[in-house]
Amino acid sequence: EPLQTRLNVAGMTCASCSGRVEKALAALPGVSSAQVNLATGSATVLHSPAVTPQALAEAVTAKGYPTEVQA
Ligand code: 9UX
Repeated sequence: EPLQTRLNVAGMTCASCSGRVEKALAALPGVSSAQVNLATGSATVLHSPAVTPQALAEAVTAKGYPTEVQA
């Protein structure tokens, strides 16, 4: 059963940015769906329990968009 994680993503200023973040998330093993909202600076991810929310945040941060798991 997939888990849903919401992320706060900083630094996205255009649609290419949000596309980049979406692609980075979708490329991670165990991620089944990634939707990024440019306007709110957030992402909603469906993923396997084998993937931790923190690992998702770190993967996006590594792409240059400082990201935290939403409280
Ligand atoms: Mo356009 Mo988004 O250069 O970084 S891709 S602002």
